[in-house]
Amino acid sequence: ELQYPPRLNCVAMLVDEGARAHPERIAIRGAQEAWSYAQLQHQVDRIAHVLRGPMQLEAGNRVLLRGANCPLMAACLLAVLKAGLIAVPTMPLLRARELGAIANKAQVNAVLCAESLRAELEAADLPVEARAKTLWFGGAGTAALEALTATQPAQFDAVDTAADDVCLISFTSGTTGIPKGTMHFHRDVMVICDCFPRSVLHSQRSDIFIGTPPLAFTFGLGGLLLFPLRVGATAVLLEKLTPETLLKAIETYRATVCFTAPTFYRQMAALAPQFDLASLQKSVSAGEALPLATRESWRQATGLNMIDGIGATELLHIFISASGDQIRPGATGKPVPGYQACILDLQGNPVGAGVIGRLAVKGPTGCRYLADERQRDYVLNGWNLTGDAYEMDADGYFYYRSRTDDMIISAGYNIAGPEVEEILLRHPAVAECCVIGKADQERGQIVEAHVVLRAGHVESPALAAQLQEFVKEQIAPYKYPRSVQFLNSLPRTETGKLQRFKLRGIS
Ligand code: 3SK
Repeated sequence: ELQYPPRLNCVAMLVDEGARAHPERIAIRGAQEAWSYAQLQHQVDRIAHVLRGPMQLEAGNRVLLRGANCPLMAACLLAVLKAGLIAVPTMPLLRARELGAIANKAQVNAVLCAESLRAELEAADLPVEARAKTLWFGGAGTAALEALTATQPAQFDAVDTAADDVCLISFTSGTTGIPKGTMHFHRDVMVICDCFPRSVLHSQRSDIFIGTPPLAFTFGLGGLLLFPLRVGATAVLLEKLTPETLLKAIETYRATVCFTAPTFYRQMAALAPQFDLASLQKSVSAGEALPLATRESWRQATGLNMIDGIGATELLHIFISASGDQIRPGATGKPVPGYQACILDLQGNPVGAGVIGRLAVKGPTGCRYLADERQRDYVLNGWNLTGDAYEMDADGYFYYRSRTDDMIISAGYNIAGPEVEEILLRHPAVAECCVIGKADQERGQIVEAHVVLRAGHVESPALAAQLQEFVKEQIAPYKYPRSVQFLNSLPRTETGKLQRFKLRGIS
């Protein structure tokens, strides 16, 4: 049972307690710097003074944050929360139009933006107050934020917020439709630190966390910043990582825990033998379904059994997962202690083991959309409907089947695109693929595969036919892709999620 005091500022628990208990331990490493817990606290406190002093922000004001993963971006985010304000982090790759939509929807009062991401922010339509209260950080010279922080006191008392005051508005990455803002409390931040990392990851003070998801994605915010701080561990925050540079960074920083998406693991598996990865103990995959072939190639390359998980921006972090000898390949896992999950039919009734239906989750975090009617679709009788089609087995393990809106219905057959993808990924010519339903007069929909080939393979009708045969040989023949399209890359969101709706529009 998770118990928190009614008055709670999560940064006081995550940073101030760490600075008191182990001031000299390294809290955050970046490409150029390493900050101890005491140094992190000072950075956070100076920025908090700037926010409440020169920027004249008041408790409950909203601050849009924009920056790649680095220590200063983390300090800005923590300072906003410590100062009793609400953080609205945005993905680094967002364009002016998307930034404007978020800034206006969240009615932000101020902006902290990295110099490197200045152009799109300047082009965005911001609320007038936010435009006037925009500070830049991390430039080559002395950027405005650093100039202001230099003269501030190094000690700021955390604002006495309630445990259920909103501290974070996180926007969904939007695989479809208009972005939705999800609101989270100070208590929710502590909850996610005390659920998955304790029960599944078993994180410890000696851990060194590394990975790719942006801090603006709650997968990254938890895995690469909040979880390490909660246990007094070290967070390595690096930007612009590729599969190769992430492997190099694991070797250099002697990282013990890695957070990234399946596509990254798949590419890293091929390169892993060139690096010394002996320090790595745990690899967490989320953000997208983990194909068995990827789990297997990573295990062969590193000896590590990946910790798969499913989370949602609405629920803040991972709620189904498994580790160690609890892992059942092919299954995502079981509800993380504290959460409950079940499978519902279209009428909202629970279905038994072995039946595919809508995944429903209940727990200490849950969906609170900011001014959005879609709240009614997401929460049903206290259950969060994540939009995923899942199946539970008799032992209570949950198996991902597809997004509920991605189910392909062809000639009366229900076909889950990821199942076909799983097979195609086993073919030596296939680097990446995405399977969607394409409208078809005769069959309603047909299965269409969009395939990115590995280097050294060339697209041809013969190869397309070979891939079709390959699928037919391994799963029910009605699931084979009647159409195969070759692409140079797949459209993905910045968090690595496939944008299936884009593929639906291009063939
Ligand atoms: O997309 C996910 O699976 C996820 C995982 C962890 C935290 C947040 C999200 C959205």
